[in-house]
Amino acid sequence: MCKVPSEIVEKIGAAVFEGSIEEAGELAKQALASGLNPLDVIEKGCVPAIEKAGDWFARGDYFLPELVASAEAMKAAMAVLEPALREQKAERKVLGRVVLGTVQGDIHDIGKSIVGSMLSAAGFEVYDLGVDVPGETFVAKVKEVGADILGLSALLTTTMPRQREVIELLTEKGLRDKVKVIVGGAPVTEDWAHKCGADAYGEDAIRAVRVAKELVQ
Ligand code: B1M
Repeated sequence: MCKVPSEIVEKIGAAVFEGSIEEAGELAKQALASGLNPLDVIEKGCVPAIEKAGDWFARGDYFLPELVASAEAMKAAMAVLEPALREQKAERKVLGRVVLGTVQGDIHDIGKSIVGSMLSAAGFEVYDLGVDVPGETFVAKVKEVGADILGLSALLTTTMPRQREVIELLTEKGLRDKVKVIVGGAPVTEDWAHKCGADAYGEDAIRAVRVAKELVQ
């Protein structure tokens, strides 16, 4: 990567970390205008910055308003970068239908939305139900659209059990053998994916797309 674009990526990181909302959006526009790949900007600029804000929050050096400001700045950058990400359609034919959301009690949506955009770019039809989604809503949408895959995101250790509950609800409604389930989110592991009865674990957005493709093959 040449000097100027990497400077922009660094500046976006700083803007996200410092919670400079307008600047983050503006820099994201500049990054795209200078021909940078949106996924690189997200992964090398925005994600390390929001993770650093999370670390500072965990050790008490950032308070909640500062973490919220960082998240808002990240969302401002993502509002510019995500449409560009979705436009990078690698394949034209629809690979499958995915119902996606963050489980009930959890309002973290940044990672889940990246996963949705990447799945969309890869050729999946994505129904993103948003955050704090009750199990019944997931199940109803799976039924309504005849989903091939259900993606459940959880960012809190306290909301991970909701993933298992949604899978149990699918079984209760007789839909478990009709849809594959992928779980993901920062505290989620391969081991948890097995324990909660999911079909697959997506460590990050790229791997989520890879496993989604494998599951529909
Ligand atoms: Co929150 N938060 N937060 N937070 N937050 C964490 C998760 C935390 C680890 C921070 C910390 O203490 N270090 C901690 C959880 C601790 C725990 O559970 N053990 C925490 C806490 C405690 C909280 C609150 C309880 C704080 C409070 O109120 N006292 C509160 C909870 C609110 C709630 O949900 N009910 C809260 C609130 C918030 C904000 C609103 C301020 C904001 C969210 C804003 C938003 O999303 N709109 C926020 C943020 C930003 C974070 C951190 C800093 C960053 C999350 C993020 O966006 N990461 C986070 C710390 C961290 O993760 N390091 C933290 C970037 C994103 C690209 O990564 O989401 O991991 P991620 O997604 C990745 C992969 O995980 C994967 O792919 C994505 C892309 O690579 N992936 C999937 C995600 N979903 C997937 C689904 C898949 C497959 C892959 O298949 C379906």
